[in-house]
Amino acid sequence: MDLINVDYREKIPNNVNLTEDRRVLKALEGWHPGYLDWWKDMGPEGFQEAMVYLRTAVSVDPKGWAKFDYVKMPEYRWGILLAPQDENRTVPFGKHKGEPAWQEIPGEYRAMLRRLVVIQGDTEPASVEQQRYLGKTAPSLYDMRNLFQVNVEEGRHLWAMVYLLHKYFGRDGREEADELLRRRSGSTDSPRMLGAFNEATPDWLSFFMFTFFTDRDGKMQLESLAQSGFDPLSRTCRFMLTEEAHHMFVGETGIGRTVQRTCEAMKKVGVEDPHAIDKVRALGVVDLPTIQKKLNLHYSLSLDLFGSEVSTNAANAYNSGIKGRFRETAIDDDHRLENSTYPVLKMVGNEIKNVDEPALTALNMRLRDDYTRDCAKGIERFNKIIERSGVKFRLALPHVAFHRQIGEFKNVEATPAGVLLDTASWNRERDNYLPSSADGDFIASLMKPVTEPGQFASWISPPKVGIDNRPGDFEYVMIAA
Ligand code: BYC
Ligand code: FE
Ligand code: FE
Repeated sequence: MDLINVDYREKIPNNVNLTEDRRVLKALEGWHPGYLDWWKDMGPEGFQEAMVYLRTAVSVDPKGWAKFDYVKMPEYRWGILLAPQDENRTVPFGKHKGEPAWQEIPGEYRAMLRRLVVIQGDTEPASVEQQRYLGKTAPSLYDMRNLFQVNVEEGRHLWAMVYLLHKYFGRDGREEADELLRRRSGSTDSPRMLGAFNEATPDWLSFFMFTFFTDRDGKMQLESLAQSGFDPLSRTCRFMLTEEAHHMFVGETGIGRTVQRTCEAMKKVGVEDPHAIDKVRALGVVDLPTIQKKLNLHYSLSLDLFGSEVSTNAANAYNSGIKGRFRETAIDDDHRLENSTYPVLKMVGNEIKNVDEPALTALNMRLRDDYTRDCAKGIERFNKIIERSGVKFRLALPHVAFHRQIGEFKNVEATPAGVLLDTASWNRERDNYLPSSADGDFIASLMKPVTEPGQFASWISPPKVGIDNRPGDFEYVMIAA
């Protein structure tokens, strides 16, 4: 079989020649029923029987890898897809730079690699769990389909990490794969591993913010693992990134369409002041200051996913050739970083200051800076939408010290502008910076499901084009009676 196209005659579609890898095939077949049970229990609630117009990967060739068709989600063909192997690939950074990329795990890096694969794997099912009730309040069939597409692909990302665990980590890999199905987002006894993946995703604006900000952390982390000297991890992540692009499209267009609807509604009746919250809300749209608060929340939660600004874990992972920088191979330097520094924002006494740190320990900070730049471009596209409508308002990313639970700023309170506050002032101001329970109630009141093909809820504009170029009234989900 060729390793570009995916074999769909197999029970587990794949391009890694599983039929000839009996041990791993048996292990995955043993894991499969538990995965399906997990999907039925924790996947999209109420829509397991619906026919959903989904794309399935049929090849890993970036040109035309997908086919679209109606499927019931539990029958989705989750598979194992790796980008093609480059025989000449070498370790691109760290102390092994220039050595042939590893096809097996070097013994001394086994524990480190396992930890990274498990953390990555844990986030994928977590996001499905967080989003499981959203189908019931979808603003349109188009949006519902996009949600389910994201969900099945996050399920496939779990498969991707589980394949690595079974193939390369022996017995403890099997145990970790089982644990990935056991932990639950938000559980007190066995929560998911990273903070943001235990938060609720209560409404569709949160979902769009999550796919904009948190899936974008996924993109950055996958980009840095795609640089890995451990070639199977690199190849897996490279294919995952092609799927990730759609998740960020869902987030960006979702927020953009929400912003657009708000501005159009304001202009139509002549509400000029974006801060006239009651007047704006009476139009059945989300006021821009509340959108800013949602953005403050999701950006700050996602910044925590980068770990501490100064981290020896990050230095070790880089030095060992396990986890690189964003676009490592395009950077013009020695790719070892033993003698360079990087500026890190830190608390120095009572002030937030830039301090030069050894570049190796500052790698989390560097990746986070790359992430912030990527986010900022999206925010500017939202501002263009607002500007074109004639409404006077700008969205902005809050300061990195704002509302943090991990790293340098976890013990301080700062405003979105980065001004430090005492606890009493923070408590007084909090609801101006982050969504209040009243804001949540208002948003919840807008979340009325719309299931008529081509129709959209009051608070969101229709998309410019359909998925797979389908017409506006296309029935993206056939909901079972
Ligand atoms: N929550 O040295 P430090 C995605 C722990 S999203 C809880 O700074 P490091 C997706 C840390 O584990 C991408 N604990 O950490 C998106 C460590 O604990 P131990 C997921 C945290 O290792 C949407 C201690 O604090 N992939 O794919 O430099 C939908 C010291 O920390 C947190 C990855 O994250 C936290 N936020 O950096 C679906 C890639 N942060 O070991 C999917 C793999 C830190 O001392 N992970 N801690 O007990 C990594 O690369 C790194 O482990 C991290 C942390 C960037 C997460
Ligand atoms: Fe993912
Ligand atoms: Fe994603």
